[in-house]
Amino acid sequence: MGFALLLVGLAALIALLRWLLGFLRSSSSSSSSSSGGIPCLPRVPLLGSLLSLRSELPPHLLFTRFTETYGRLYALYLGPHLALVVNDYSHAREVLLAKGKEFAGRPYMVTTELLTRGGKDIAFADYSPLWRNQRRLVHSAFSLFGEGSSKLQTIVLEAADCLVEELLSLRAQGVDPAPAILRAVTNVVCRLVFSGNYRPGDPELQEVMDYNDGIVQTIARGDLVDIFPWLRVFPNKDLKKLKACVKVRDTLLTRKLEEHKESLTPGDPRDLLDALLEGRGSDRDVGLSDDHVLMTAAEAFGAGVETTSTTILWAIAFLLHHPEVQERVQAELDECVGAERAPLLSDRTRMPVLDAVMSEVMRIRPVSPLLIPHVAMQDTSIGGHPVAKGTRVLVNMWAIHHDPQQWEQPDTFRPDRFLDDSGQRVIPPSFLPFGAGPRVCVGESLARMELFLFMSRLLQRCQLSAPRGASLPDLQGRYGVVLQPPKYTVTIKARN
Ligand code: PLO
Repeated sequence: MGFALLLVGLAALIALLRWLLGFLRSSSSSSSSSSGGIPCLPRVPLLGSLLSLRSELPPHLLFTRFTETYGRLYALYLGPHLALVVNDYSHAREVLLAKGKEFAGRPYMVTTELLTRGGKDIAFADYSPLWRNQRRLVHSAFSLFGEGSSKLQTIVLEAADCLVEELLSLRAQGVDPAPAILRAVTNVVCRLVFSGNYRPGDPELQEVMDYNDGIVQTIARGDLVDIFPWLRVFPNKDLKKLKACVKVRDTLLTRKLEEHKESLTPGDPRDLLDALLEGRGSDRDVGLSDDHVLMTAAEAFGAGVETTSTTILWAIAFLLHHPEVQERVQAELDECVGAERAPLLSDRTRMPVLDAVMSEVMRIRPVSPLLIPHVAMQDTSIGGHPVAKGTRVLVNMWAIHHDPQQWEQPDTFRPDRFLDDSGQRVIPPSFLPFGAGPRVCVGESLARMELFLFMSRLLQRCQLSAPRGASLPDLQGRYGVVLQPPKYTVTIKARN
C-alpha cells in the first residue's frame, strides 16, 4: 500500500516537472505573443490563470465581468492550456460559423472520456470524418420522429397529459414541479431512444433518473481533474461517483441494445436505437461500432432530458414573475386552439407569442452559458489575431445574450423583443441558444417541437401562480454542465 502510494507520488512529481519544463520553455517567449496579441489574464507556473478564476461568481458571470478589464476577446491559461474567451457576437460568428470547421475540435477531458468511452459520442467527441458521418446519421434518425411525422407529437402530448394530471392531483398550495417534469421528459426520451414506456413509480425509470442526476453533478464542471489529467491517479469522490453512474447506464442500455438487435425489422425503425443499428447494415454504413451506437443513444438521452426539463423549469419560473405574460400566452392559446382539443405542431406558426416567450427564456437563461469548449484544429485566427492549433476557445453565450449593444435592457424578461410591430416573430442574429455551425445542437428542431408541445398543453390546461406567502423563484442559476434554476414551488390550478 505504502509502496503503491510512493509510486503514485513519484509519477505525479515527474509529470509535474515535465510540465514545468515545458512551461518555462513556452513562457520564455512573451505572454502576449503566445496569445497572439490578445490581452491575457495573469498567470503563474503550473496553475496558469487559475488563481484569477477563484471567485464567488459562476464562470459565465466571471468571464463577462473580465470584459470590463480585458475587452471582449481575451486569453487565459487553464493550467497549461491556452484558452481564448469570446464574449461578443461578431467573434462568435467567426469561430462558430465563418471558421466553424477550423474550430470544430474538442479538448480532452478526463470526465467526458469516461462518459463517452473515449469520444464515441457526438457532443464531446473530437472532430473526425467518422464523427461527421455519425452526426449525419443521427440527424436523419431524428427527422424520422420529428418534422413530417406525428410520432413525436403523439408521444409528447401523451406525456404532457400525464404531467398535467399529476400536477393537478397534487392539490397542494405550493409544489415543487421539478420531479414531475423530469419524469415526463425522461419518459418522452425513453420512448424516442429505445421505445421504453414507464408508468410513474417504475423502478427502472427511477434508476435512469438517478444515474442521470449523478452524471450531471460530476461531469465537465471545470474540475481540476479535467485541467490536469494526471490528478486522476489520486482518490477522487466525484470520479468514483461518475464511474458508478456510467456503469448503471451501460448495463441498462446494453440490455436495450441486445433486445433491439434481436427484434429489429429492416425498413421499419421503431426508435433511435433501431435507426442507428439500421444505418450500419445499409449503404449508409459509416463504420459505427456497438460502442458508438451505445454512446450516441446514451447522449441523445442525457441531452434530451437535462436541457428540456431545465428550460421548462426556467419558463415556469419566469412566468411566475410575469403573470401578465402567462395571460398573453393563454389568450393566444384560447384563440388559436380553444379548450376542446390539444395544441398541435401545426398550430405553432399561428402562436408567435408562445414562441417569443420560449425564445426569451432561452436568451435570458441559456442552459449552456459557455457552450462546450471548442479547439482550433489548425493554425488559424480570430479577429485578425493568430491562433495556434490546439488552442481552446470558450464562447460565452451568456455575455452574447446579455450584450447591451445588442439587447435593450438585457437583464429584463421581455418576450416582445422577439416580435415585430405587427406581432410577427423576429430572430435577432445574436440569439444562439443552440450554438451554431458544424457543432450546432443536433437536437435543436426536436427540442423546439417538444418545448412547444409541453408548454402549450401545460398553459392551456393549467393556471400557474406563486404560492401565497412564498417568495418568487430565485432567478440566479446554479452553474454546472447545465445552468439550472434553484428549487422553487408553484400553485397549479385547472383552467376551465
Ligand atoms: C446529462 C447527463 C447524462 O447522463 C449525460 C449527458 C449527455 C449529454 C450532455 C448532457 C449530459 C448535459 C447537457 C449537454 C449534453 C450534450 C449537449 C448538452 C452538455 C451530461 C449541452 C447543454 O451542451
